[in-house]
Amino acid sequence: MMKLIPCLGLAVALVFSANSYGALIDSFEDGTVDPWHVETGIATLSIDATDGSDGTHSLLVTRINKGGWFQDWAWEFPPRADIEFNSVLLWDIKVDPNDINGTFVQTTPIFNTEFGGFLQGPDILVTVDNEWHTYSWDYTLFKPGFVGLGGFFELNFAGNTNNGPKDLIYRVDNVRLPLTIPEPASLVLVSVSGLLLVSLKRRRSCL
Ligand SMILES: [Ca+2]
Repeated sequence: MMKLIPCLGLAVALVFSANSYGALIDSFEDGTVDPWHVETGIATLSIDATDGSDGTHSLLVTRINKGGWFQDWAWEFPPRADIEFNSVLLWDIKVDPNDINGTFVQTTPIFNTEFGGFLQGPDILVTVDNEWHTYSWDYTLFKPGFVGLGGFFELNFAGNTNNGPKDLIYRVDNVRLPLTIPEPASLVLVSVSGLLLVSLKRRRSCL
């Protein structure tokens, strides 16, 4: 009987290790812009089916004859209790030097709610070299999961290039928003892995 206690402890540890795992991810591999939409009408959104950092598809953001700081693309959904309060938002961007006529490009992440507030991340300089690069924001939300705020919760991104009439075309892929609850597929994977480990542990030390 005493030998079972370490095995139960291992199982509990595996369950807890799953609790800070998972993310809302969009890698655009379904070939649609959805759930993203144009935020300010300055840009148009489409899918590039030939160029992705994760898979083969990415979101193509196109601004023609528009310079300056604008919110380009956004993902709107009801407030969720499972969005990590303090974590890291990640996204990939690729800019071909031939696709801009300004001298710099910036990306800025924003959390926005209909009634509960607006939290803006830093303006991050984008590398313009026709390669994929990952950008990140270490954020702390003003209310965990935005639950109770009502209305919508929105993750949106602003792009920036020189003021005045400028063209800016860039690709986005692999947007990752951390969740506290594992995705079903991850949960199954962790559970199966956990059962296998527990089974092995029992074979080695519990029987
Ligand atoms: Ca992709």
